[in-house]
Parts: sequence; C-alpha cells; structure tokens
Amino acid sequence: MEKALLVSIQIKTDKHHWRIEDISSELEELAVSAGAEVAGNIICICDKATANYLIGKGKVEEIGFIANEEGVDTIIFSHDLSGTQQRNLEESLGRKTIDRTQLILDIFSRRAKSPEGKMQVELALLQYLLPRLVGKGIVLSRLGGGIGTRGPGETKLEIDRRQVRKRIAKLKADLEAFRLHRLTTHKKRKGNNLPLVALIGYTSAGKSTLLNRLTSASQATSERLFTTLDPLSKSFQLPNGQNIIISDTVGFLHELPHHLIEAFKATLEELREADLLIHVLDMADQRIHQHNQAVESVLDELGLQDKPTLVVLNKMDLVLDRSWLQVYKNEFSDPIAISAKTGEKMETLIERIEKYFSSLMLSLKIIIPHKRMELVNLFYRQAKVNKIDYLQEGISISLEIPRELFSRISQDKDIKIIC
Ligand SMILES: Nc1nc2c(ncn2[C@@H]2O[C@H](COP(=O)(O)OP(=O)(O)OP(=O)(O)O)[C@@H](O)[C@H]2O)c(=O)[nH]1
Ligand SMILES: [Mg+2]
Repeated sequence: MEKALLVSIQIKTDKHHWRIEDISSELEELAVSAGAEVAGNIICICDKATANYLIGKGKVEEIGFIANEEGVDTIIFSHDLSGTQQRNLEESLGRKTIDRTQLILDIFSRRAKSPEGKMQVELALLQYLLPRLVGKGIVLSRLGGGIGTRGPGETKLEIDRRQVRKRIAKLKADLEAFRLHRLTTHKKRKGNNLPLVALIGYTSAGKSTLLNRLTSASQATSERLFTTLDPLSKSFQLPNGQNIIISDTVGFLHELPHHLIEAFKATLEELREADLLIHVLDMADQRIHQHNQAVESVLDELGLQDKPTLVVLNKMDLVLDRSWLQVYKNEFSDPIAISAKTGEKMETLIERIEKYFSSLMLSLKIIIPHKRMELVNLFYRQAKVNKIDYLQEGISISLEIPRELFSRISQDKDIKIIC
C-alpha cells in the first residue's frame, strides 16, 4: 500500500474556503479512497500563496523532514498546484507530490468501468496534463508510480503535446457519438412517457443505497468516495400504480475539478431530462451545509437550479439526537428524513414522490369512439385508467392523465370530455 503524507492547506487570500478541519478530513477520505495509507496530515495555514512552492520554504522543509521520518512514498496537497510549484516541491521533497485534482482524477480512473466512463476520465486527465507538459514531453509516471501517475489508457511513459491534442480531439468525437446514441434512447423513453426521478447529491450521501432500497437494484455502495461513476436507471411502481424511472448517477464534490465536470457533462446533462430531482444529503455528516452548497453550485453550473427538487436527509439512523431533525427542517426546504440503510421513513419519501406526480395529473372522464382503440392503449401506457366502460355510444374512460399528455391530445376532436 502506498504511504502518503497529506498537507491540508488554507490560504487566507483564497475567496471561498472551507474550515481547515473540513478540508483536512475530506482530503483524508479522498486519499483512502485512492488506496493510500495515510501516514499523517499536516495543517498549513498561509497568508498568501507563493509562486514557487505555494507555501513558505520553511514549511516545505518541515514537510520534507516528516516525510523522511515516516518514510512516505507520496505527498498530497489539498490545494491545486501549478506545474512549476509541483516540480519545485517534488525536487525539494524528493518524492512524488500531487495535488487534490490529481488525487480525484486518480480515484475516477480506478472506478471507471464502462467504455464511456473510461473515455470521460481519460479526457479529463489529458486536459489536466496538457498545460503541464514541459518542453516537448512529460514523464507521466514520475517518481515511484502509483497514485496520481496512472497514465491515460496505455502505459506509455512519454507523450508529447501534439499527440495529446490529437487524442483529446478523438475522445471528444467518440464521446459525442455516445451522447447522440443516448439521445435516441431518451427519445424511446420519452415515448413511454415515464416520469424520471434523478438521485443527486454529494459523493457518499447514500444515493446508490437509496436506489437499491427503492428498486431492489444491486448498485455497488461503499464508504469510499465516488463509488458510482456510471448512471443506472431502474423502474419503480408507486403505490397508486404509476410507473416511474429512478436514476442514480455520479456524486458531486466541492470544487470538483473543472475538467471532470466538463468531461462528465454528457452524463450530468441527463439530469436535464429529469422531471424531479431527489437531493440526498448525509445528515450525519457535520459538513452537511458545505455539501449542500457544493451540490447547489454544480446544479447552477449545469443550469438546473430551477428543477423541482425534494431534499432527503439520509442516514437518520446515525443521528441519535433527533432534535437535529427540527433544526434541519427549518434550514432546508421541506426535507424528508430517512434511512436508506434501515428503510426508516421510506414510505414517507414514496408518498411525497407520489404526491408530486399526482399534482401534475388531471382527473377526467371522457368518451372516445370505438374505432380509436389506440387511445385506450396510450392511456394504459401513459396515464392511470381508473374505470373503463364499453358503451353503445363509445368507450367511457375515467382516468388520471399527466397534464402534459393531456395538452398534447386535447385538440383531438374524437375525445369528448364529460367532466
Ligand atoms: N448508517 C447509514 N449508512 C448509510 C445510509 N445510506 C448509505 N449509507 C452508507 O454510506 C456509504 C455510501 O453510500 P452509497 O450509497 O455508496 O453513497 P453514494 O451517494 O451512492 O456515493 P457515490 O456513489 O460515491 O457518489 C455506504 O457505506 C452506505 O452503506 C444510511 O441511511 N445509514
Ligand atoms: Mg453511488
């Protein structure tokens, strides 16, 4: 196992910053998720960043000393490093030195399974590397190999700028082909008109556990960050008989590297198709507000801030002091506290989902001519038929129909509305 020394940094002149304890605990979770053994976590609060080493020279020496004492393989900085800073630090410390972005990219490379996921990660990795290529080429696998040095795709150690650009263009074209293919699948789904509910939230909030609980899917779950990279959709029947699709997707993180958001945009854009978002928050995590904010800012970036959203406070089984429930009720908009693990309050969540979709339905009684049987089929597929009578004068149907479907067919002269 690779032994890593973590350096958690807060720079006072940085605009948005988390509390240093939160930066440091998240860095540790990320390092463990990348398979590192954490030898120590050094806190470093600086007034301003320096161009050569990011932090002061004295602090670099202190880190070097501890790294020698502990015999670590790798040093991981919580703050992004420029190419120059990284090279200087590596030289001074005599060890592979990586930043948070590389660490996250590393986790993503490990987790990517589908061909599309792999391409997205490789694209993000190459875009991160491109401005860091020195001279003609870069040695990808620097000192020691391991975390943060995984080459994209092949194990070639040296790549040059032109090759990288060519590869980036190829990956973009291939990902576009995936996107187009996905659009046709979506059209098919829209043809079925099943409402789509998307589970979103910070990594490790419990989205996949919730999908499994609701739909008996067998999506992998774990306490490591970014367990899920590939989206998965499952159908689910609400107690009133309405079928919906629930989908699980990649988790969010604060300051998610921009290249990753770019590369995963196609996956994340699927959220645009959703009729309802379920924002899963881990209520047992002290960083709940920071997580909430991070998710909101990714949603903003994707232009999804106005999507109808249900806030779910998950892991209530871990919160022994239930007075927190009241506190959070006032802080989040009408949240539902549940435990995806034990199943507690699952029925309340299902009820709320059902209520949301019912509010989008119209209750009607109509009569259609016998020759329009295809409408009956359509209603069985896309609406909820409560009663159907085959009368002399036509087919009488009492149904609940999505407003959107109704407005599409309301011009049909064969449909007579009784009430
Ligand atoms: N105690 C408790 N643990 C939970 C609950 N829901 C999820 N977990 C645990 O939290 C960890 C993360 O759960 P996942 O379902 O993998 O989280 P996720 O949101 O899908 O995470 P990513 O795929 O990494 O974005 C796992 O170890 C789950 O067992 C819950 O209600 N209570
Ligand atoms: Mg997951």
